[in-house]
Amino acid sequence: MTQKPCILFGVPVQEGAGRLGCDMGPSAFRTAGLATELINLGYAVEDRGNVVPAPLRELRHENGAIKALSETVAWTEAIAEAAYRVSGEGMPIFLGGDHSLSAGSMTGLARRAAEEGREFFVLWLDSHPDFHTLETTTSGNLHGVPMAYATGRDGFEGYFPKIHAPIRPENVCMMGIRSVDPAERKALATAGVTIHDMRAIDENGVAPLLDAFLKRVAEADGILHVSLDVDFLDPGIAPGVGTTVPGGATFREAHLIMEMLHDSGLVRSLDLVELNPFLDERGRTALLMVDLASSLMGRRVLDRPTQSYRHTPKVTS
Ligand code: HAR
Ligand code: MN
Ligand code: MN
Ligand code: MN
Repeated sequence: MTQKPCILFGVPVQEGAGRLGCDMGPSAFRTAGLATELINLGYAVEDRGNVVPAPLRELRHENGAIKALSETVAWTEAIAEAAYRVSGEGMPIFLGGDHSLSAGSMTGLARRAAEEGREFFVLWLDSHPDFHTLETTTSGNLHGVPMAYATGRDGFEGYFPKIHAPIRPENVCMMGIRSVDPAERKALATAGVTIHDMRAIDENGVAPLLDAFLKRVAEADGILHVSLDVDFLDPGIAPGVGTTVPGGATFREAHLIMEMLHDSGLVRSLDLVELNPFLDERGRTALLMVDLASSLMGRRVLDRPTQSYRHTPKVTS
């Protein structure tokens, strides 16, 4: 079997978050043994080291709340370039770093998908939609904007890199949402993004919700990017994040999502973001994120996929 390698990129960006510490995320993922887990699953692993931000340009925005605009833009340029270049070579895994990294990973990967004529989908696992524009953010923390940017909402031109292929909002499915700011709520009401908030997960369970989305991806012969924010998880099991929100996904909800994603065969790339090792407890959040990544990459208890919600996508690779 010729299996494509897993390609790890460390992205020690922390300027997008409101507190320091995410710069240690890539080291913690490495220490928690991500590469070894993947090797044990039978993958070749290439750790390409850490992405280096592009040179800083001085940028000013009339929204005075915005923090670290130049730095975030410099990171986005470099990450988008790395994502664009790597896609097709293997399964890129971006080790954050705060969630602003997804501004780069998603746009670089979507650009490549568009060039290849493939429909690009995103599963966004987060307590937050990160759907602010530069105009609407009130905290000024730019980890709150990547989905607005990547879907081509107005107001990023002249600051962030030009987007080659905006992601269609209809191709985005968010799960775990439970902290939405007023301006995000307003924009999401008409954006066309599918949002399964925690209430929807409580009422339905994760399986049918995810299943419906995966069917859409498979029917479009699409490729799927997964963006996993630590704060998707309940803070009781994942304390190592700067923006804990109560009432998050449980251990089994999160693993079931990963197991179904693996069985779908649709996932081509992954972000692991917002891990703040300074806030973690003896590495448990880093270890849990590695555990979830292993499930996504095919670890299972028994030698069979889950019987229900099983997909037979049209695989062309
Ligand atoms: N919406 C809030 C803000 O803009 C919180 C954003 C927090 N984002 C992350 N990633 N932690 O999801 O400040
Ligand atoms: Mn996020
Ligand atoms: Mn979040
Ligand atoms: Mn597992």
